[in-house]
Amino acid sequence: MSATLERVSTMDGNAIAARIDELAQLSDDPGCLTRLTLSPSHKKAAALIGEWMRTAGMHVRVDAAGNVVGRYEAEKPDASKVIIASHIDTVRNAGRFDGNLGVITGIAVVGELNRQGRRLPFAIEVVAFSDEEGVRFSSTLSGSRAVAGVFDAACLDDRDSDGVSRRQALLGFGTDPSKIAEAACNPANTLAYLEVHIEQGPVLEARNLPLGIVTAINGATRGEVVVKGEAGHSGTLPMAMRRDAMTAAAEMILAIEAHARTGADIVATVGRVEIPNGAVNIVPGQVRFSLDVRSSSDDARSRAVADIQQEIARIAAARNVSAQFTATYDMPVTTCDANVIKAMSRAFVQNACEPFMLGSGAGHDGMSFRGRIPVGMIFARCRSGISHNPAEFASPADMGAAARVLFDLLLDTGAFA
Ligand code: HGY
Ligand code: MN
Ligand code: MN
Repeated sequence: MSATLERVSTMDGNAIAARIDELAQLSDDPGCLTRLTLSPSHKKAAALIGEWMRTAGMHVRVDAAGNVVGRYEAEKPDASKVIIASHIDTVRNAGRFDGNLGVITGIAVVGELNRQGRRLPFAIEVVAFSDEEGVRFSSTLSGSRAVAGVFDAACLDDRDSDGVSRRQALLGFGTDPSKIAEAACNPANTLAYLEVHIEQGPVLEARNLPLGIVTAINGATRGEVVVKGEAGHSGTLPMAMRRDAMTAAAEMILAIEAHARTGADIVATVGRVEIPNGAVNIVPGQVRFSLDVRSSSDDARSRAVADIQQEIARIAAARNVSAQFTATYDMPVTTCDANVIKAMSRAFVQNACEPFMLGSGAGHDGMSFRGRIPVGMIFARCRSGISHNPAEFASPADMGAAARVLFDLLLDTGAFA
């Protein structure tokens, strides 16, 4: 049992669970948890997170990308730092653990250091990223990309479904998007990026393990397909004369599923379908649908995206419609740092946890730090692997274990050499 266990009881899972529940009340939808980036509920969540950070002994600021940054100073000034982060924006009708757990656990660990009056050889910055899910705007990871120093200013012109640009939303949130470059960390004095996250998959539960060590984060391609046929009267247009964009899209979507089923290491999803100006009595003239392709192999993913585009073109030609795929996001595999993984394994063993390693099918903010800062992730077991769903659940015991492992990782002097 870790020597620090009894001293870190304030990080017990019930305290973390209580904060998860409190944060989950902040939603833009009264019936479920929906906290899109830069929304009114995100603003309230940022304020609450800032309060918790201050109580944990951190100086708090909100950067130009809308991230809440809590800083816990090192034993000496001008020391390097370790980032502990995750996101507080959610998908629609979300689970309450995705993202939020990592921020709350980071605050809990710093709170325990502060309670013990302990300072480490490095500073700690706990960051609540503003936009990991990429639901409100088409591009994603904008918060962590700003901190990683790889922010793409073009995304400031992304517009949401109400036509509001990211730039306007940031100004409305009270930040100055023209200063986003100032949010970037300096890789020369940033020792590691650490994140605790629910697994969002079934592997740990199947092995009856509370925690896991992430080896890599799968690469992902996101985009949109626009299918154009010809709108017509549903009552008068003979079937043989139709150029129905919806039935063409339906055939394409089933072809995408069939293709992904053939690949051992490919998942492909169409999560959103829209018929602009659709109506019950109109043969759809245009359909837009999203595409999300993931793999642990970048080659397999780019081959799958190319094959899927060919299938879409074949079906479009056969149905005399047009189809255009536009990629809005393309992130390669992010391999976690071997030294951090080794130190994590030591912290797992110290806490009587098997140091089980697994890949992440889900994307995470750590992808933004790829190739710039060593990335390490700890997964917490997720009931039935359910996520992006209100039924998402992690137990207080598992969340407490994650906090203790993270705490011991920070105390491991060899972790961030
Ligand atoms: O899409 C993802 O994998 C993450 O949940 N944003
Ligand atoms: Mn997440
Ligand atoms: Mn998510």
